[in-house]
Amino acid sequence: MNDFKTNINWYPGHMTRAMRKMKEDVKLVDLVIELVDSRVPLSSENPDIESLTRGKKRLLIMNKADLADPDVSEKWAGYYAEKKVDVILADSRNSSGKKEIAAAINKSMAEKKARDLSRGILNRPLRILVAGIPNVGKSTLINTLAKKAVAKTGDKPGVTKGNQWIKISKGVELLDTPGVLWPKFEDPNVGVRLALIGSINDNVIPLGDLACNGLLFLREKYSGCLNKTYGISEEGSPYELLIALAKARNLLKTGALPDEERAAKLFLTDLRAGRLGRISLETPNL
Ligand SMILES: Nc1nc2c(ncn2[C@@H]2O[C@H](COP(=O)(O)OP(=O)(O)O)[C@@H](O)[C@H]2O)c(=O)[nH]1
Ligand SMILES: [Mg+2]
Repeated sequence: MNDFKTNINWYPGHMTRAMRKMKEDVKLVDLVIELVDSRVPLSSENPDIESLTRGKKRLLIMNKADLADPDVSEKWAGYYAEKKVDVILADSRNSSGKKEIAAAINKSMAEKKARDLSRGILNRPLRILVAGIPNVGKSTLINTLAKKAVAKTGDKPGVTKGNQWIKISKGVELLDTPGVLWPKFEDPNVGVRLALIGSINDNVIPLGDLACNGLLFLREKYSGCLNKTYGISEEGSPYELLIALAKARNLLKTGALPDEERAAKLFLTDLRAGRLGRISLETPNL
């Protein structure tokens, strides 16, 4: 995934403001839950959130585990275990991972109660900040934990605007935050991976190039998958694959020419929704 050379502006001004706000909010909380995307756990962990929340108790959630390759996710679990990072695999739309998350919250609650009691403080709620890059499922997780739709969700970045405290049970309050990226990706592949999972606004990305990167990756790592999904041959350049896909799905533009733009959008939508199977875009270097 090396030929994605564009100066895209994925760090709009509202993210600078959101980070500033988070810096204040973090002072109020007992626990930080950071969500990453199981398909790209390392690339989707925001280094700025890590430094902003240093010193706070942290819980990492590998969300959208239902979309990731289970064998690769197992490797990631091993990777984090070795680093002594608390991590839970979850599908925040369903209850998978919910029990472990509730247990971790209860543990924090008990620790906080003991701490507060020793200082003579009674009945102060446990406050949790839920953070992560756009579109990783923060709002969905909060709704699942709260057992009702209290936080707005949507399959695109930027749905959560203001910060809102949400009571999820007696004595536990969560703060949903807008997704934030960071100003510079040291490794351009990080940008490509985040664009592929839909955490960067599609409007600022050359979608044809992005789709070609994804097609190339799938052909290399998940051989046979494109053939199975679209009935196309996996031979040729990534651009040829895109054209083959357009033809296979009868996506044509003026002059009956294959429409690579629509083919790119279709492919990205399918990939993000898991219609090409359970795919991980990143493997740990063990
Ligand atoms: N497959 C799958 N989709 C999820 C999961 N969690 C959230 N989503 C979907 O991802 C999209 C973004 O979710 P949202 O909660 O708005 O993300 P946020 O931007 O981090 O608050 C929505 O379409 C959700 O339905 C999950 O664990 N698995
Ligand atoms: Mg949200």
